Amino acid sequence: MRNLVLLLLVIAVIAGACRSDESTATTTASTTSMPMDDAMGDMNDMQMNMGDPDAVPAEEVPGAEVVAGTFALLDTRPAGYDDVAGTVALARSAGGTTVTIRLENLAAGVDFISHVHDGLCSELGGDHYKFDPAGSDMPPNEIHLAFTSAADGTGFMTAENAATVDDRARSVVVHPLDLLDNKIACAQFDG
Ligand SMILES: [Cu+2]
Repeated sequence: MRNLVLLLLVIAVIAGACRSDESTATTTASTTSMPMDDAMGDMNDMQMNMGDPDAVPAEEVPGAEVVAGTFALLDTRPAGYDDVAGTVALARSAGGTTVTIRLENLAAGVDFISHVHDGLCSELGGDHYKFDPAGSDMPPNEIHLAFTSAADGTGFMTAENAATVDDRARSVVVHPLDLLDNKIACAQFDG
């Protein structure tokens, strides 16, 4: 799944190139040496939000309607994830949607990705939730949370989206980034 990271970097570079085209020609040549911070800034500009650990967690979003879920293990999980536990909270507010996940008993130092899904956990979460059902597989049309487990086996991430999910957003599923089909656990929203 390094392809995903590569794709994001390519998108960021393209975004930088577009911006350069709109300004003076003298800046165009510098695109390939664009510092990483600028690339990340461009991704934020595009709302290609895969999570920000420093964002306000869903439970603390002012004036939000918050629903919560508890992760349950799925039979599709790879070996080594039998003790994974955790929670998810989803906040709907005037600012859009915030999703925060908290996990424990993960293998340390592993890359994971979670998505908001449109199915029940008994359906393995179904498909990814899309704001526009005919639209992109990537944020901001979907809500993705990318994170790496800490040394103590915990995983934590918050993702924000400017749009507000509707009732089709029913669950959150955690995947190992390198074994995307091996869904580890699913949490279903309570309302
Ligand atoms: Cu998923």
